[in-house]
Amino acid sequence: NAVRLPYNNYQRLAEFDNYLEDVAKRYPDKATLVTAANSFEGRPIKYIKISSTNFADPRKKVIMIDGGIHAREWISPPIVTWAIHKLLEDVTEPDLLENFDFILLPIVNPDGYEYSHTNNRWWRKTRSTGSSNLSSYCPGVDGNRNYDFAWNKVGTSPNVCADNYAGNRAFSEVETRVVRDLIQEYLNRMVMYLTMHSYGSMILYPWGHDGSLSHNALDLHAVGIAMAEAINKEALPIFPKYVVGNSVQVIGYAASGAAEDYAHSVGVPLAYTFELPGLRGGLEGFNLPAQYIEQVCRETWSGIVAGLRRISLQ
Ligand code: 0X9
Ligand code: ZN
Repeated sequence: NAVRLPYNNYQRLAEFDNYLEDVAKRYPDKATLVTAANSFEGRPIKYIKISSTNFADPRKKVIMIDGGIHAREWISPPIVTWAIHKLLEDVTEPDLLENFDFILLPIVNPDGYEYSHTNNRWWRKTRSTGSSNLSSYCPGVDGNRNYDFAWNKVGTSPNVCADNYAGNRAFSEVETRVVRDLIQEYLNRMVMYLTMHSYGSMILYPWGHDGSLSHNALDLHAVGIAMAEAINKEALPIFPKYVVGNSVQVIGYAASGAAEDYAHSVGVPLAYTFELPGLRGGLEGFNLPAQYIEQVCRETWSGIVAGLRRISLQ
């Protein structure tokens, strides 16, 4: 009687937490559940470490995937739990754990995620207060503007009420500090960092603050294309085709202080933002009909596997 996380409906935080607790208990040899910190409102921020060698083999490369930093992007967290499911419960690629160790953090921003279920479906930010006198009636910081790379330079707002408010300093948010600390802890072995967002069917890579290409752009593009091709092959005809490229060039705006830029700037060679599919425009794009959750999980996992296979060859 294992806890199963349904993929035919969006789930509340408690369901995700239950699943993580249960799956980690069922696979104690490979999985470790960690509460990294409590969110601003006191909810545990949980991640699962998966390794067949207890993270002790220095030859293994570390892959980190996070989701749910933007509260309303509900398709993001199930992508990360699906990866957990495929690495532990329904293993169709047993070789992955021979080459890689995984850090999987489904919901970076649990306060915002819950708020988007209980109060405001379109909530994006964290729920912190205290960054200025005004923040008590306009809580929250855009987590994806809060990282310490070109912090608050472009695509951000000084207005605490704005959806792209960067916070009063880099890493003002405990939620982004959790991601920072995980990247730093495994930096010497971390070859890929993926952060799951929606929507737009895009695979974005640095630099997203100015549209320039990094020293590793050729690799970033090649692995990005491998992931997108695998997804496009498996996607439904009604889904938009994935586009791969530099963040600014593909999404059409520059924004600094974002996670994939930060990860790349500190040395993660392959750092990407996934914009998962939406089927309608405007805010309705965040409401991918629940009947497609499992399909998007399956195709995205195929993309991730294709990317990992390419890395294994290198
Ligand atoms: O603006 C964002 O934070 C991301 N798009 S979203 O619609 N999910 O909010 C895109 C981030 C792209 N990366 C960088 N600008 N570095
Ligand atoms: Zn987002």
